[in-house]
Amino acid sequence: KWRAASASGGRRRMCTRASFKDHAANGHGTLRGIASQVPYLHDLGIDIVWLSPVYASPQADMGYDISDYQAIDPRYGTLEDWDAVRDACHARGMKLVMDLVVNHSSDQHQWFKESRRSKTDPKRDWYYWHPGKVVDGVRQPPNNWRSRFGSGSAWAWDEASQEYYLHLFLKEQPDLNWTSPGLRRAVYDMMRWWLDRGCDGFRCDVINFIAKAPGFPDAPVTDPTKEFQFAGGLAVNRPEVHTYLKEMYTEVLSHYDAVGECPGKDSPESFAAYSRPENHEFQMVFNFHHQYFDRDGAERRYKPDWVLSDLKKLYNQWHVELPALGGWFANYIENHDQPRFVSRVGSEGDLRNKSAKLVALLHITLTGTLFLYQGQETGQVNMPADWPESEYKDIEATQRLEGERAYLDRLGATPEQRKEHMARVWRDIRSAGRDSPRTPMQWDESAYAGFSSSEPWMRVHDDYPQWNVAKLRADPDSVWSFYARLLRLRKERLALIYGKFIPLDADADDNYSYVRHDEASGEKYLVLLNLGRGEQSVTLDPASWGVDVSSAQLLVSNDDAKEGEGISGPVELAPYSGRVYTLA
Ligand code: TEU
Repeated sequence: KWRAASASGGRRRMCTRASFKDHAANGHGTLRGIASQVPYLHDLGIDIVWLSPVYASPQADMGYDISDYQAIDPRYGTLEDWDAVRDACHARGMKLVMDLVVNHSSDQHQWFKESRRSKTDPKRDWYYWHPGKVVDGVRQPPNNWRSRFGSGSAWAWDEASQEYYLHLFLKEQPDLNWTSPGLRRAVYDMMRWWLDRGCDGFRCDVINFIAKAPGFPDAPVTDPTKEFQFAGGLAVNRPEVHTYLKEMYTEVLSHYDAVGECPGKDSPESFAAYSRPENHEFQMVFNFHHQYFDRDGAERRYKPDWVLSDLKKLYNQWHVELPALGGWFANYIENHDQPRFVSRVGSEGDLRNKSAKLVALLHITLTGTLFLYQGQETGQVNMPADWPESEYKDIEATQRLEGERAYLDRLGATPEQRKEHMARVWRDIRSAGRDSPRTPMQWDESAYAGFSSSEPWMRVHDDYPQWNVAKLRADPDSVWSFYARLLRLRKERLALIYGKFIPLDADADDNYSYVRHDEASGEKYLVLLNLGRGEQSVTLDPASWGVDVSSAQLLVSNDDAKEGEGISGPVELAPYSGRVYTLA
């Protein structure tokens, strides 16, 4: 049953509210703006809208710091405006999914204000408080855990109540204490309130962080150059998370759509547990493993010398093993936290349209429920390299810059050392940072790309006169038209959603070849992608690949191959060419 549900939701769409569409001329995306573009999303072939946090928030982390879960931030509009988005979706048979951020709240939330009032406040245990420890007469945080933003401690001292509180993210984002039954009840009540208002489900932010190791033991030292260490398994994917999620399912979610966001590296077995239907937790999970193919260890360290087999290894493992274990993917390649995929694997230059279509072919032929991120359909690329530092708004980037400069000061670095070090930092931020995906949506070639009639909160990409919805939609050969076609196709060809993922040429560094096979219906597709800049000749060797291509017929491609065309001999693929064939 859940599979049927995810099939009907076979594609999704996210609006980073702030950057989607402004109707109020305030330079910020609004809910009314989104409502006005729901017909556009419907035309593209979207079934479900996922709204990033639009709740009342001091915006320390783009709304992932919520100060009132039952109010809309005035910059986005009102609750009635939210109703308008809901109605626009429901009128077209679409669904509306909200972001649920309950690993932490804002430090401005009433709950936290009460909790920090005194050690005996009834809400004291809704957050994690600790007296810390004293070493050589000096007060220190309870352990060596590091915050996910910056490189400081995950504990902040509260002068008023004389204890530390835990924050795995910013200090403005104190962690909620899920061991407290009162807190859990309040969260479930809030969720029910939204569902009763017509919300169709939730994307649950860093939900695999909600349980922490009792006693808060020190984390193993994985980075000896740092004073504080990532808590890893002491705060991520703990067994207690599953206990809470099963309770959440029984209390609230059993009749709704829910997808868990689960960062961190772990085994496929560990991730499958979240989405196995019989476990009664989520329908699907976002995992992050494939995002590491061009990263050097840490999430935002860019690895310029990555090779395609790095990406293939990750996809080949996860798209085979997770479904085989009964789990289900939330299949995404871009989102508000990840750079543009065309900039990562494709071309920002003359082959941009073609490589953006290749990215589309890759994305729609992977397993799971498809999540498209705004701007993917216009082949958006990362921010231009020559934009000044003032265009970077994300707290993760600004904190990193501040931290690295402080480090160089402490070191007494020479000007040359500084230059070299900061060049590396900038390479990370430009290639792997969170600002690029947050530039405003490019609707047309009018001022500010038709996103707003006044200056936007974030600069519009310089390429908008060529790369905008109006222009691309009118062009049958554009990446936009290709996405619209592929989304329709995926809905008709269920093997592309449910079929087994069978990798063919694991080691090749330019080509990616695989089969999608639905054993129940016998439907089978062969996917051949040239992710390189050179010509490729792919020899389909039935002996080593076990695939009989004698019946192959071209279904769709981003090059000039003809529909229905067969395979006889090696397949010649021009740079960034991709093809999908039906096999009998
Ligand atoms: O992100 C979770 C997450 O782990 C990271 O990908 C995040 O982008 C950050 O780099 C941590 O190093 C979710 C949200 O999607 C993100 O926007 C929020 O900032 C974060 O949780 C905290 O709520």
